Amino acid sequence: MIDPRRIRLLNENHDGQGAVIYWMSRDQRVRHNWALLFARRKAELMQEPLVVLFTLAPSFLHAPLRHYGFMLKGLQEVEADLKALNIPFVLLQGEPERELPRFAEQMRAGLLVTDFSPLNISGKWKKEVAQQLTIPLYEVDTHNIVPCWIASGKQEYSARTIRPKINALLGEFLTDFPDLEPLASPSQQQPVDWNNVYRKLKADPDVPSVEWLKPGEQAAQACLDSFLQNRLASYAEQRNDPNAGATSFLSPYLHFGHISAQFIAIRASKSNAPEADKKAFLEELIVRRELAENYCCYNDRYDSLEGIPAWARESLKQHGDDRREYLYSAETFAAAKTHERLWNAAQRELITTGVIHGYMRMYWAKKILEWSETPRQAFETAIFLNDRFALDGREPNGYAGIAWSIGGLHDRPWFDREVYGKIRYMNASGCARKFDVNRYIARFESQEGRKKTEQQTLFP
Ligand code: FO1
Repeated sequence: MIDPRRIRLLNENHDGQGAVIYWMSRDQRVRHNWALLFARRKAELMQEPLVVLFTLAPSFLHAPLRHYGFMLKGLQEVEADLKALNIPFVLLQGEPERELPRFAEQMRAGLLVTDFSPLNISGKWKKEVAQQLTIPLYEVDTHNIVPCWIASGKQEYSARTIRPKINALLGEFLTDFPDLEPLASPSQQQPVDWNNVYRKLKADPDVPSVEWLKPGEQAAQACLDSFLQNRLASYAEQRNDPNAGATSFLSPYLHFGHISAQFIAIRASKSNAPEADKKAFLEELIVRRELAENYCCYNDRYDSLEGIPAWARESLKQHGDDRREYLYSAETFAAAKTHERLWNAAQRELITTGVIHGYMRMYWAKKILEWSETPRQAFETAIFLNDRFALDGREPNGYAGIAWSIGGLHDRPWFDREVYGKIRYMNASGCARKFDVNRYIARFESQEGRKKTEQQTLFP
């Protein structure tokens, strides 16, 4: 049924009599959700009611309207899908560490289940909730295929060191999901007053929602189908060509948990795309993603310069006084107003579409290092911009990607050079050897170029 290694108890309390609450946070979906399946099973065994709860924090790491819009529409779909299964859904607005214990008390809950996230904010919420409760708080890793704490008990050096540990366990964890049984009788739960939720929401409207990617489980499924049919078969050689539209576009859905990585891996493995393409995609989806989870789980400085390897910190410090040929503030970067058209185009891709191609995100971050006063300021600027504009911001992949680009995380030392020290160097002419940079610039520099891009991106 559910592998017990996916579950860990966050306090010492024993199951009590009373309702089972699934505190949904990271994995905002009904299908293929081990935390929900576990909570359903507990409710069955204990013959107790089951309720799914989402706590909407007043602000979440400065997320703007772009992210809240995407997330709340996805949650409306969760509410409807749960209703069809007679499972009540409750949304509470406020600080989770206050709202949750109060709700558990009110519900006379017998136990609490939540889903795993390696981020500090999530760990803080859970620690404070676990301490206040007299009932158990179970955490279930339903974001990863091999549970994060099973794949490795420490921070790994690189993909090379974590890959064998994950591959050795894939056979046991890359399994199909059991069905989620409905509850016997329709719930009396009042529907969420979504207008009121939107009214009380304080999210920066200056980063508007994106129109080209629809939120929610159904749209995520359609996006997966489209990827498997149209883009997986060219993935291996085209994944580093930002003009090819060869990426899965699944990262925003993975960030909000609208789709399960395990489900994607099962479907991709079964597809009839060439082995090389499947291998390249699964390496990104499983090994690279779980390496990022591992980094955030075992290094709580994942979002700062302190998180990068010592050799890189030392090397950047040695070059701290090197002359910077160009210097830009976070505002100038945010406005895509540097001297380099390719970098500006990458920033415009981020602003207008809410996603940035993986290869371009590396180049984009490295130039922020090169054109910032200090590496620390570069790190902060890259995270600020990624979290503000990228729909898959505030995600381990983003933090690890920026730490790789600016701080050599999961990479090795290269030849020493100005400003970068031993951090791997990238530049526009390197990009030009890989893809048609003028086409990329044209897509994002001009107004009409952007319109075409949005259309083309959805159905290439
Ligand atoms: N998760 C929540 O449980 N409550 C929130 O209010 C919330 C807001 C939010 C805004 C932007 C965003 O990118 C993610 C957000 N999340 C929220 C999801 C969050 O990623 C996960 O819940 C984990 O806590 C961290 O991975």
